[in-house]
Amino acid sequence: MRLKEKLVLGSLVGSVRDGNRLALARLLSQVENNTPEGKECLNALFPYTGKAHLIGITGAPGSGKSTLLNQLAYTFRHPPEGEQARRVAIVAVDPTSPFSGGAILGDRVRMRELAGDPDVFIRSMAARGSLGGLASRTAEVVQVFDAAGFEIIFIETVGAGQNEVDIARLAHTTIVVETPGTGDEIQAIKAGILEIADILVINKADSPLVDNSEFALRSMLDMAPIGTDYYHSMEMRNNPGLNSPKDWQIPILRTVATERQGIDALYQTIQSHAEFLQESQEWIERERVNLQTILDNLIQNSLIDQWRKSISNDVYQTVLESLISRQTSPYQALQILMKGVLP
Ligand SMILES: Nc1nc2c(ncn2[C@@H]2O[C@H](COP(=O)(O)OP(=O)(O)O)[C@@H](O)[C@H]2O)c(=O)[nH]1
Ligand SMILES: [Mg+2]
Repeated sequence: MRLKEKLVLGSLVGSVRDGNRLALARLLSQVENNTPEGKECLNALFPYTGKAHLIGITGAPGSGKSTLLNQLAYTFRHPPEGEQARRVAIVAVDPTSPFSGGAILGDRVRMRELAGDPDVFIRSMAARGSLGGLASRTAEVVQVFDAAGFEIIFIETVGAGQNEVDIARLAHTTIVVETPGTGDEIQAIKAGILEIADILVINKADSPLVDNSEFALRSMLDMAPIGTDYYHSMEMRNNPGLNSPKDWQIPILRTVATERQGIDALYQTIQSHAEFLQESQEWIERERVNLQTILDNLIQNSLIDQWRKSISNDVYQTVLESLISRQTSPYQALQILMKGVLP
């Protein structure tokens, strides 16, 4: 890189660290678009990451995630007496949304209290490219906010599939939002979404069906082998001395986000979970698992790219045809392709 480019990058990184919102917005675009400049800045910023509390919030579209986040962010900005206000970033990941790059949450959501607060930053990301790519860019956007000194980073995702599970996995604390009477409870199990929950929220608790919903979720939690989910099971087996996440009883909270009901309790529960993670060493454990996942994904993508470049399309097509006509088995096809030459 030329000296002049280095200086420009250096000042962008410096401005982001100093809290310059314009520089932050610019860098976020670079990172989302996966530009070389964005990558360089991420490298420079990485040593400053690892301080924020990452909180995933996931649930069906319309369950009230954005409304909840709006209220929660407000509480983190205006906490009960004796507690420190924290800087808050919100990353809204919506694979169904056609718009991207905007800094708005949607007009429906009342943002008046937060708009104009220099210590709140909201970023929407839409799906672009591969699904796996969305997860890795979300991780990078979160790194930028972390290095920029945002202490609380919310990641909003539609709880639908593996991709969202991957994104939720970034977080220290994952909140799963359900609503009464939508049969979501059953969906939640199917999607494996309950397995990633640290806190369960039944929003729209102003519905008369809320008792049924809580009963269904509670029975499900009682049945589920909590603490054996994929985050931890391997680590637990390898390190039996570690505190088991079973010590954390997944709470079920009721909220009416539109009325600010239950928000203070949710805020307190998030704080308790952070304390639990710190005291049980689980915080460090989750960071280990998350960073290893990021690294392994990068290695995988890079190896596939490298391999694609090394193989000629003719060879690939020939092997594929031979597979389809059942002259070559999938495993034989793999062996040929790994060697790169036709037998
Ligand atoms: N009755 C009721 N409506 C709510 C509640 N929370 C959110 N809503 C409404 O539900 C709709 C979807 O909310 P939104 O936050 O955009 O959901 P998201 O798609 O999960 O982010 C909006 O019209 C909200 O005003 C609640 O607790 N009770
Ligand atoms: Mg939303």
